[in-house]
Amino acid sequence: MEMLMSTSEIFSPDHSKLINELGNERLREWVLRMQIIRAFEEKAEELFARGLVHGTMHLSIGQEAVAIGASAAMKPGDYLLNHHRGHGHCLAWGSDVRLMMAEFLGKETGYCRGRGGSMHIANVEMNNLGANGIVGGGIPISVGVGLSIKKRRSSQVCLTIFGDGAVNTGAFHESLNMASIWNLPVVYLCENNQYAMSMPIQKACRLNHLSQRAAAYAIAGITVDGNDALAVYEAVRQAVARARSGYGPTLVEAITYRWKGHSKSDRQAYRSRDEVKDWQSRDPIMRLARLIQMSDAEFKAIVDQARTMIEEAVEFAQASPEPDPDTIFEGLYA
Ligand SMILES: Cc1ncc(C[n+]2csc(CCOP(=O)(O)OP(=O)(O)O)c2C)c(N)n1
Repeated sequence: MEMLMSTSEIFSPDHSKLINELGNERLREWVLRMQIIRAFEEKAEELFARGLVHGTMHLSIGQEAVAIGASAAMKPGDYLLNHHRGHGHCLAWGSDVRLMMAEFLGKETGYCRGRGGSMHIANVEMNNLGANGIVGGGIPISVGVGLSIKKRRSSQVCLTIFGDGAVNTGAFHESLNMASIWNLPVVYLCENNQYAMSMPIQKACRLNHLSQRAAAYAIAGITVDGNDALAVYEAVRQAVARARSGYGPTLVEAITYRWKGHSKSDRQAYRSRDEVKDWQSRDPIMRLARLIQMSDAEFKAIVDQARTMIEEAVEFAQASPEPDPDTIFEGLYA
């Protein structure tokens, strides 16, 4: 069993070895999936601006490597819990873009029959147990999922994804403590995109790396560059191996950045344009495309393919019926 340690270092894998192991074809698929996530969210932003979406939405443009790297390390049958910025996680998990778009637009054909919308998409058939609008809300649920896996003596693993803001909630600490004492098969993945709304992480926490919190619960912790899909994959893969072998939970921190505002109405007075530009120059999609030496022509073909898929998804969603108001109490538990 490879050991993951709490450290002030940022873990970096052997890229050539991983590229060899995973193969160009599979990594080309990753680039396509990441581009689908990007195109989905660019379209989501446009549809929102056109007034076709109610409520709010949170975009994860710039964070695609976390979603793809983590999902690739999981197996069918594993569980996913994610948070309000979760379109990318659902798509990386293998969700159908048409049903995702229909849910985003609140249509009956969507994953939650239009009741979930942008922030609460679940796909229970694929063990995607859903996003959560409560900051840190998925974290205690993953303890229940982990306990259920353990009681059933199953070899499944639960991946739970949350932001840096969630790491300062009480539920985070209680949950990690319980997962630690019960040795539960849960991978805690903190997607550190630097801000909780307008609060920079440096002002909210004194630690160099959020994964250092793992030490307080005697579990493994590791920090990776979250714009490097291969690094996220390798860290989560090791954490999953540990969980499946009965060694309990791991806290993985993936350092990344959201290019867009927190949600629909964010004037972003808390950060500079240069900062955003600097992170944009570290685009996680281009980074993987370059690592596998994808040509410009092939990359452009992937961008076009992703955009076409999204256009078709929008057509499907727009042609779908609105939920019937008479069914409003269906699926309601209170
Ligand atoms: C318990 C709770 N407190 C506050 C909020 C309001 N709120 C919504 S998102 C957010 C910031 C979350 O930041 P983070 O966890 O870092 O995730 P990110 O939005 O950066 O992806 C806050 C404070 C909430 N939804 N739930």
